[in-house]
Parts: sequence; structure tokens; C-alpha cells
Amino acid sequence: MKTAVVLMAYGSPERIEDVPAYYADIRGGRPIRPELLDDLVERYRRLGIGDAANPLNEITAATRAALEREVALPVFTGMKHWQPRIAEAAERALRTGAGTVLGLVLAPHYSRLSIAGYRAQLEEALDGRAELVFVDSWHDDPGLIEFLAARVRGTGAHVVFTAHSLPARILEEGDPYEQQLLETSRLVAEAAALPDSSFSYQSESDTGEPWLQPDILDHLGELRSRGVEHVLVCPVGFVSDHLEIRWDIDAEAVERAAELGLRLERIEMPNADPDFVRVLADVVRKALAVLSTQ
Ligand code: FEC
Repeated sequence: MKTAVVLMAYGSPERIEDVPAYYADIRGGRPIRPELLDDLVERYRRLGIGDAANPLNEITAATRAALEREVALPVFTGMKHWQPRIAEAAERALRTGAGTVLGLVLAPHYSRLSIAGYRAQLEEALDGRAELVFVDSWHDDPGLIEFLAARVRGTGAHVVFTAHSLPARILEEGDPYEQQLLETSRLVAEAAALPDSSFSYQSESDTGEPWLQPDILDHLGELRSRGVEHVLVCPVGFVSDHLEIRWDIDAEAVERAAELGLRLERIEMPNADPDFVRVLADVVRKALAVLSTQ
């Protein structure tokens, strides 16, 4: 039976004029306070989106092309909050005559508030017209662990692993997100034999409810007061350069570190690095191998 891959990412506005519609999609119809929209437009403007190609969309396109070569299967990109939509990618996958569609999200950790939304969009679009093999999480994939370990191995800095925060209520709901993040961080720290590392969240939104803590901006202060002088940020919850990296880490966290007299660097993100594309290809092959043994 023919197989096609739908490779999914968060998605990002192509132009400044797209930001209100993009933000409305993220909010799922819930109201947006005007000052929060203004702030988001300003963040995208300061990143130069609109003047140049949007980094997340460009990287996802490059990753798609490289993965297609690596797995020798048709691969289509679908974005959770922008175009091309996941539904469009599903239609294109079906047009190849695929009887099996493999869904993979460019985010390794499962949460009901993140990956489940990608899955729901893909399931709805396929509507039973092909068998869906969906990778829920790949946070402990040995290839991913080794790829990240290679990025931090040998550093003399204190490594701070980070990921997108989520509303804290997920913990009461038994969501595996935090556990998976801590597991990835532990496995990378062990593989790289790091003497000193910790974990913190980043990119909390102002939604009027508590989010998972600690936030990196507070965490940097705690590290400084413990005598840490040099930090290397390893954002295990993300795989690409995008707003949450280029703004939340490269602008906000760098500024906080400077105020604290802390040297802060971050790892180069996996993006479309050929070694990382091989990790993705391996995740795809393993998921399909499980299917063939059933
Ligand atoms: O570069 C770009 O243009 C897109 C960067 C981007 C990525 C990303 C990844 C994740 N998010 C996750 C959860 C939430 C929750 C809310 C939320 C809100 C935003 C907003 C922007 C945004 N996120 Fe995002 N996220 C990115 C961008 N995210 C912009 C809206 C403005 C703001 O709050 O800053 C809150 C939704 C709500 O208001 O109800 C929850 C998670 C990830 C990592 C997994 C994944 O990539 O899917 C989890 C990249």
C-alpha cells in the first residue's frame, strides 16, 4: 500500500498584515486584548518578518524537501495555525493514492494542549479515507538525544533545557508533557555527561491562568544567585528558529542575562540540518515498521 507523510509545524504569518488572522487562529475564536495584538505585531516587526522570508515557514519547507529525499516517500507540510493548512497537506497526500498517511509533528513532546490538536486536524481532514499512523511523541528517540547531546557536549557552561510553557492545569489532568520534557533533558544531560544542568519553561502567554514554572527569566536570576556565570540554553521543546527562539531567547533572555551579568548562549537549532533530517527519517521509518508488524 502507498504511504505519504504529512509533516506538521506550528506555522507562522508570512507578512505583518497576516498577524491578526494568525493570532485569531491561535486563540480559536476567543477574544484578543488589543494591547496583546499590538505587542505581537511589534515582536514580528522587530524580527524583520515582512521584510524577509519568515524563518519558520522557510525552515519547514527545507526540512520537508530533505525528508522526502531521505525517506523516498512523498512528504507534504501542514501548519497548525497558518498556510498551508494541515487539511491541505492531507488532501495532497491522498491525491498521491496513499492508503496510509504518516503524521509527524515538528515538536517532540506530547500534550493534549499541543500535539492532540495537530492529530485532530489531520484525522478530521483524512476522514477515514486513509489509514493514519500518527507519531504522538518522539522525545526519547535515541537519534534526537544524540543530536542534542552533540550540541551541548564539552561545554563549560551550565546548560538550561527549555520548552514552551503550558497552562499548569495540565498537571492535574495527568498530561505527560512535563514528564517527557524532563526525560529528554535527563537523557541529553547523561549522553553528554554534563556536570551541571537544569530545566525551565519559556514563552508563557498572558491568558489569565497560571502556567507551568519556573520561567527562564526568573530561573536565570536563581542561577546567578547560585554563582553561575555562563549559561547555554538548549531549547529541547522546539526544533526550529522561530519567534519563540529569536524573540523569547535571543532578545528577552539575552537582555535579562546581561542585566544579571550572566553570559548566555544558545545551541544552534536543528532546523533542516542533514543529521536532524536523518533523525526525523528514522522516526518515520520506525513508526511505519511498527505498522508492518501489526
Ligand atoms: O515563529 C512563529 O511565528 C511561531 C512561533 C511559535 C511556536 C509555538 C509553539 C508552541 N506554542 C505552544 C502553546 C501555546 C499556547 C498558547 C500559545 C500562543 C502563541 C502565540 C504565538 C505563538 N504561540 Fe505557541 N508558538 C508560537 C507562537 N502557544 C505568536 C500568541 C501570542 C502569545 O501568546 O505570545 C496560548 C493560546 C491562547 O491564547 O489560548 C497554549 C506550544 C508550542 C510547542 C509545540 C508546537 O510547536 O506545536 C505547546 C513555534
